[in-house]
Amino acid sequence: DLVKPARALLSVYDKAGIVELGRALHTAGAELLSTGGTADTLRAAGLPVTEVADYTGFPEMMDGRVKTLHPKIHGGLLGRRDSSSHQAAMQQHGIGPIDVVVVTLYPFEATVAKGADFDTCIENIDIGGPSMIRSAAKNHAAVTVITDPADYAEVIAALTDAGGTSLSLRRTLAARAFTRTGAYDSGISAWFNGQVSEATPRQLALGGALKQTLRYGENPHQQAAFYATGDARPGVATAQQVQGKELSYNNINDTDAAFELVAELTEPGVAIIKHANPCGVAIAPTLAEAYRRALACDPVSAFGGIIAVNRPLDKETALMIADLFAEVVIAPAIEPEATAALADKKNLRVLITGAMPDPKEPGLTYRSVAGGVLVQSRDNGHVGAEALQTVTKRAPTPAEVRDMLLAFTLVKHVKSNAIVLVKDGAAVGIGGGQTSRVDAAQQAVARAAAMAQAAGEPQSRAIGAIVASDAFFPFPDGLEVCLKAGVTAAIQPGGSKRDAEVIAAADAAGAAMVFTGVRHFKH
Ligand code: 93A
Repeated sequence: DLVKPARALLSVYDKAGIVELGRALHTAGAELLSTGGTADTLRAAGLPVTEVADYTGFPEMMDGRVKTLHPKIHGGLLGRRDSSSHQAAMQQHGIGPIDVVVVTLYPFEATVAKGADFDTCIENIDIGGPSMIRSAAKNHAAVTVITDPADYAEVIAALTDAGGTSLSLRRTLAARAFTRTGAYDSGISAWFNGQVSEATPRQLALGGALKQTLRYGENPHQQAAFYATGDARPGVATAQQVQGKELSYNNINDTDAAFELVAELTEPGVAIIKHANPCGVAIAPTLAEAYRRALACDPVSAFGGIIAVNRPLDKETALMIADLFAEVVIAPAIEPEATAALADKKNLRVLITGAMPDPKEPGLTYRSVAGGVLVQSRDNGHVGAEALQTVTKRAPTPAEVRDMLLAFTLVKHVKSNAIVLVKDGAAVGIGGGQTSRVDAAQQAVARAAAMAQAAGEPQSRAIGAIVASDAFFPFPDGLEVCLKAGVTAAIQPGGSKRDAEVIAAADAAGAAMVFTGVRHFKH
């Protein structure tokens, strides 16, 4: 199954290493065909090259849009070597076999990442390259296809040792080739759908470009990698890491959760995340104050946490962060004094996104299940003061409304069932990931009491707080847990068959309660 190459076509955008590969192919006895720029590079290195244009008898035309799209190229790649009718067709039309294709594609992904304009991105969609890659990969029984300079050494070794490639190497390379064209097209699809309309779950743009292979997955015995879908949304996938160790799988997941949360806060805000759930969130007139209050929510859980801020990271906040053992800090920008304040924390990963994502922007989220992928539009639901419907005798005060809106934003980012207590712009009790809403309420209330006690405060932080629930209270019991602890107002979607009983419980305690009509499950 060894194929010794008699003819090779090299057409690479990325010219790194191409001379070495071209020389190995030449030494192995292959005639070198090549497109304009690649041919120049090979010729400059002293290798004999035939231009594809001379080979096909057609010039490169239309600014290079049509270079290799010719039956003499694709017939030479696709013709079965074991089929007499294919061989006859090749002979009749003067098509010679091509045994090796080396292509690196136009840099579409990098062009989008650079923020290039629409026309430039379009011009960087490679058509001829993927076509050759796919033709060659389909006919890997006879053809060697190389799509990544990282694979050159393996092929050079095969040429040097055996004078050609084995079927098993050609198969491996063909699988990589389809992975490359698949990822390339996914990137185009993700970008293009973002240009024309709101993305819909029908436009499954999985795959993306490999950004990073990860040391391991959620646990050390799991393999993992991070793929960028080409979506330009500011966040962990597009951020620049300016300091610290390599990000882990869990870091990336938690950092995303943290940054998406603070993106929802209009005032200076901080979120501290552990295991993808917030353990502290606050808004305040300054970032430093927001950090202090976010940390106060649960300083025990915050140890080893991930911190997101929604304003440029300043020195005062950075100095406090440096005092905590944190894994990651993500910010839209960082002031030079803040960079200096964190510089000693060699392991702390610092990510800068350049901007905040728009929480109302449409988009897609994915999750795998056995044998399938679930796709949905991202939860960009937003509840403003105007949407609140008061259902109790007492209407909420403006201060309560402000905390209600913050709390309802937070429950969206806590695993269901989620109950969040907020007081004066800061979370004071978070209960999440519970199978019963009563348990979530008890957890939030217990946290508010325990953290107040640990901080030497005279009373539970639940007293005078407001409570948000990510879905309706199906019975009064969950709300009653909060009211008994001193909560004075509640925000929840409403819509339970027993709403009347839940409203009566609030009224009995003199509490104000509003319905949002919007649910924020997160599983
Ligand atoms: O514009 S294309 O889509 N049309 C083609 O026919 C074609 N053939 C090769 N782009 C095409 N290519 C690409 O040109 C290759 O994928 C490679 O990225 C690049 C190499 O061009 P040059 O050798 O002139 O630098």
